Amino acid sequence: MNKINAPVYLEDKLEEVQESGRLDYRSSTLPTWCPGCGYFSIVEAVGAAMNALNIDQKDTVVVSGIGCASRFPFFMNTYGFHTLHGRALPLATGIKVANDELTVLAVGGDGDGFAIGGGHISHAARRNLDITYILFDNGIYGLTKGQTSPTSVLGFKTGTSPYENEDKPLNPLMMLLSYGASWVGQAYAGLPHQLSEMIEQAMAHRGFSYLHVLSPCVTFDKTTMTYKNLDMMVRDLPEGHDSSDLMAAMAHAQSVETPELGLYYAEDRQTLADGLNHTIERAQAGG
Ligand SMILES: Cc1ncc(C[n+]2csc(CCOP(=O)(O)OP(=O)(O)O)c2C)c(N)n1
Ligand code: SF4
Ligand SMILES: [Mg+2]
Repeated sequence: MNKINAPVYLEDKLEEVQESGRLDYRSSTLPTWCPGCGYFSIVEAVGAAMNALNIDQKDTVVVSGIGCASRFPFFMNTYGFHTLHGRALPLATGIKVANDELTVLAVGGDGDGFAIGGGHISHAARRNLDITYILFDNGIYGLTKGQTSPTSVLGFKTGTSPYENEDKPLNPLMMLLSYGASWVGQAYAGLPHQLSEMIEQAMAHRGFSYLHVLSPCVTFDKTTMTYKNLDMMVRDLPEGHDSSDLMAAMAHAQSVETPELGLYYAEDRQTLADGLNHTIERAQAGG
């Protein structure tokens, strides 16, 4: 039978989703995002990834700052912390240092992570804090109705930024690679299967895993990071890309016009907790 043309019945789909177990990771609060927002894919993909990894909700904390993206913990059936604007990573650091057994997932938008919170990423990355940070990049401040953000492209016009954006955008992947993040990847909300597979890999990594997710703000960006444009722009990293090669990862991170999806870089090295434990052992030994 030609599967592409086979009808898809809602009841069958619903049954499949209900039986998959991934809904166990979702709270009873339905997302308040605008219909069509890329964030719906991300919450679905996080549930699917956590289900695939068999992560226990009671040992998981989802931490966020402020913004549409940062409403995320409300929609997860885990412990959650909706903190101050830009402060997800300091909170995540405290939680993980207090209890290294916990799975900690930090989430937030481009404004939260790279504007007000921009000073924190470098330290979480270089110290190799063992958490996953998913950055929802829509190139705009969605919650506050469409101001430009540090990842807005040159010339971007919005309702609250009616003159063209004159500021050069940041290159988050280059930043994270040079800060020393031990796992760096990129995904797109419009490709949900790959997104969930990347989240699974990021959460399975021991150390600071940074996943950059391109995600359209359908309400306040009608011209730039739309599904139509991103569908045409994104492509996979070449098959032969060596994710242990930092220089190769940095070279691919330059492809901002045609963002490349997949795992840029991964390395296995001492985490923040390993270093703290080492210091404790030395202090206890009196050396
Ligand atoms: C200290 C402080 N400054 C400013 C704000 C206003 N504010 C709330 S969310 C936000 C930006 C959100 O943008 P982003 O992080 O990209 O998230 P999005 O809404 O796009 O998901 C700003 C400036 C605030 N809540 N607190
Ligand atoms: S304003 Fe934009 S980012 Fe916020 S929920 Fe709506 S579409 Fe999503
Ligand atoms: Mg944003």
